[in-house]
Amino acid sequence: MMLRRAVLAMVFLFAAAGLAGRASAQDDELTYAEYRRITESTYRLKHTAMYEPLEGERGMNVVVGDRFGQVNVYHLEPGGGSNRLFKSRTLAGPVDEVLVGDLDGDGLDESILARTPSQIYVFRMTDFQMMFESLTNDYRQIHCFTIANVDQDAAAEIVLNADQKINYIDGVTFSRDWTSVQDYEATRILVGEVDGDGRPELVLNTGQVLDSASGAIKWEDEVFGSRMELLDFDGDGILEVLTESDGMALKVYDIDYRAEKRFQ
Ligand SMILES: [Ca+2]
Ligand SMILES: [Ca+2]
Ligand SMILES: [Ca+2]
Ligand SMILES: [Ca+2]
Repeated sequence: MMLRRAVLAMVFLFAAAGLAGRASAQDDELTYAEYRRITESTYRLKHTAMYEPLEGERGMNVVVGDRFGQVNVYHLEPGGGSNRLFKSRTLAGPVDEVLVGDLDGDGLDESILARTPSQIYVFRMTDFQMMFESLTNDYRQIHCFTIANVDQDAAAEIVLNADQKINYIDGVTFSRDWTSVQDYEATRILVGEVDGDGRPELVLNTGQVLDSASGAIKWEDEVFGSRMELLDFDGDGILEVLTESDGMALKVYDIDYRAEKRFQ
């Protein structure tokens, strides 16, 4: 998910560079400055997420999960205007994180996900209908979640760390497909191919790197930071783990070498 945002930003950068080279940029595209202004917060805050308007309107839709238990969707216009498209009913507690993603696996984002301390919710982007709500007694404490395809079916799964277990919840049926045996309690979880074996790993900011199919721990020598990204910036086709915490320098790990990456 985070990677997709980073890639989107880069794609936009190249697109904007291409537009700038033409005599007149197309009016229906955001300029790079407009794009940056509207979307910058959504790269850094986990209570906000962003997606392009489905009908091709100019601007961006921004999802904001607030501490009063509501999920809000605003359409932000390039010139600075905004209007609220959606305000959810009051959910079970403050919203801890929102995500947008492609749960059905067709390559297009269609879902807005939110989590409160004990429940997860899925809203459909087209009409904001609530497609899924976990039951009040499913989880006592949700630690973190993400969206990734971690099994054989085409649909993505909601990868959820709750009550010290990692759960895979099918993105279409919303049935729970898998629960880890081991206990984990991370505040961030990402999924990506970080070691070159052809299968995605789960990367927890507490430092564990797990095989997504078996749940086996592949590496746990380091504690990662409070914020993480997966990005292949050395271009070898394998994602690096970038991690930071306030007051700490950036650390980059090559999980395939089981080592911190040195820039030399
Ligand atoms: Ca989709
Ligand atoms: Ca799947
Ligand atoms: Ca792998
Ligand atoms: Ca790499």
